[in-house]
Amino acid sequence: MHDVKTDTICALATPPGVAGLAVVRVSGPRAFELCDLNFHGSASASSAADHSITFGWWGVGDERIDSVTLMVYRSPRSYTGEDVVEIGCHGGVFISDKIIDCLLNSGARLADPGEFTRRAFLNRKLDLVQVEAVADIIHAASERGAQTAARQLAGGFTKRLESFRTGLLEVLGLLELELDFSEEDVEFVPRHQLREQLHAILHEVLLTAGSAHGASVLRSGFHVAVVGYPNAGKSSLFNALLLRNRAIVSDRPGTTRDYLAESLLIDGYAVHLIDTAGIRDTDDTIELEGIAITESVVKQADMVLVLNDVTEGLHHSDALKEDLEIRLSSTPVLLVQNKIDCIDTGSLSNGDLWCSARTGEGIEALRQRIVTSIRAQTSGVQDVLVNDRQAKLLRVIADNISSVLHGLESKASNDELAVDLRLSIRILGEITGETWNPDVLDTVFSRFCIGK
Ligand SMILES: Nc1nc2c(ncn2[C@@H]2O[C@H](COP(=O)(O)OP(=O)(O)OP(=O)(O)O)[C@@H](O)[C@H]2O)c(=O)[nH]1
Ligand SMILES: [Mg+2]
Repeated sequence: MHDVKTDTICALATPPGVAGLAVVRVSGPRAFELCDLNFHGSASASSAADHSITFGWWGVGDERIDSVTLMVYRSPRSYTGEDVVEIGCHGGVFISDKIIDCLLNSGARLADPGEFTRRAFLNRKLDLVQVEAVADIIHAASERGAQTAARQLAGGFTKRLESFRTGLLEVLGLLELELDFSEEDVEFVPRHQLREQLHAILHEVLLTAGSAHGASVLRSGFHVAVVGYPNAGKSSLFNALLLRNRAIVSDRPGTTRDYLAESLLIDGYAVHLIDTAGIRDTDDTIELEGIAITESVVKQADMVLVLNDVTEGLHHSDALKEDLEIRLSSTPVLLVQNKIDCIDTGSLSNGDLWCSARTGEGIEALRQRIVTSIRAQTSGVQDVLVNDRQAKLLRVIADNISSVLHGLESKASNDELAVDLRLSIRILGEITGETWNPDVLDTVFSRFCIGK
């Protein structure tokens, strides 16, 4: 196990490869001393002012490796809370590798994935939901995802959790105060007031937990599955939305056997589009396999487009759509009339979604319809990207508050009520990382890369 307190760690903080700039980050008690060994400039890392940038060169003996800038952050005013130096050098793999080699030879060690942020957490520079926001910013698949994670990093979520905690502590305080006077059978606060206060917190906790789905859409993208009977034009639509010929299109029913997934950005949202095998009765085992996969893909989609071939009749796919709607109760299933270049558009009803995957007509409207659905599914997301870990804990808290509410109803003793409330407060601490265990930290940091 690495020693968290005494090691000085270093790593490339920027993506490896060809780039204008690269940044090597060094953190720990010997950060300045190790840089002093190889940096030559108007000031050394040890003598440079806090939060300053010094230009100079990095070298081994007389050999100059690169001209660099040193950014110096003195503990505790740094990302990790330790002494930190960020060495800006030219991009490309060789220079930064050489600088890191120098640091390793002088006694630093290569940072583990996420170790800089782990130190920031252990030194209380960030709480756990802020740490998770850092991972979300790095991985954000959409502009709004990144913006929301940035607000979370700035403390938006932390503040909200703090307000839950304050509210629960208030109720707990009142119940405990009454306990002190229990002999005298006093009720300081009318029960209805406690109930209202708890209901208000419960409502907010449930809203926050309920935004986890929308958050996952912003974090990792929106999955749209295109399904339908063979030859409906699913692969053609897939290509039309992607603006390139990715899937094979042919007039032979059963062309797509597996499924294909590609990502695109629509209005700043990451959309994962999935083309599936046509659904029909068949004895062909490969095709059957494809159809089984289609069913599992559809279950994981955030939106399903049932593509209907109008040349087979406008209602040809109605039964399929209805069947999917029943099976996927909470996922929007939309019927899209395709091949409208083959019919008189006068026969379409108002409100029908239609397109021609061949001519491109109606495709833009379909894109906008996808965006509408994304907006609807992410509207509950405000300043936090709630993840599964947090949502699970928030639901436990909600259950606890509900049982306190029941307890109030059934005139449970203040003692019993206080036990549930204290549990909720403790779980809030687990969300922010006030109480943590190494397993939780390991899971959280498993999403990090080296250098973060
Ligand atoms: N006229 C017309 N033909 C289309 C349109 N979209 C697709 N087609 C044709 O319909 C046939 C089937 O298209 P595909 O995109 O392969 O259909 P699919 O639904 O992926 O078919 P499977 O993968 O076999 O299930 C091809 O000959 C396409 O050129 C359209 O909008 N108008
Ligand atoms: Mg196909």
